[in-house]
Amino acid sequence: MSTETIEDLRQENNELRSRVEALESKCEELSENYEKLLEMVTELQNNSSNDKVEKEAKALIVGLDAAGKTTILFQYKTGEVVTTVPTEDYNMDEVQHKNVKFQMWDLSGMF
Ligand SMILES: Nc1nc2c(ncn2[C@@H]2O[C@H](COP(=O)(O)OP(=O)(O)OP(=O)(O)O)[C@@H](O)[C@H]2O)c(=O)[nH]1
Ligand SMILES: [Mg+2]
Repeated sequence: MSTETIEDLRQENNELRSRVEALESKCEELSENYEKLLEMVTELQNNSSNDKVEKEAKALIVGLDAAGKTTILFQYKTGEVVTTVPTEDYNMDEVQHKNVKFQMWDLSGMF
């Protein structure tokens, strides 16, 4: 193998390595965001109560398909991670946080 080819391969290897590193750091960041989101869901669950409803609000859950929207909504409702199927149109569920009743609209990511 010529010296140039070896040098090219070495450079390509270095580039790939830095792309892998960038992807790993992005994954870590996304995973941290997801953890924060889960904490927020858990906090909402823990604060849920049978308080008298004094306000009503509507919330739209949007995101790419298979992002985990329905999983989060169902987890809130049931307290568990349940198996989902891709949402075709939308799911609507009502959840209460303190004295606010939220109407949660979980739209399909395929729109
Ligand atoms: N690894 C991993 N998988 C997840 C996570 N959240 C959801 N999933 C999985 O990702 C897939 C899609 O989750 P859904 O909640 O159906 O995604 P969605 O955003 O409602 O997707 P659409 O209805 O198609 O828009 C399912 O197989 C889930 O089990 C997560 O945090 N980690
Ligand atoms: Mg869905």
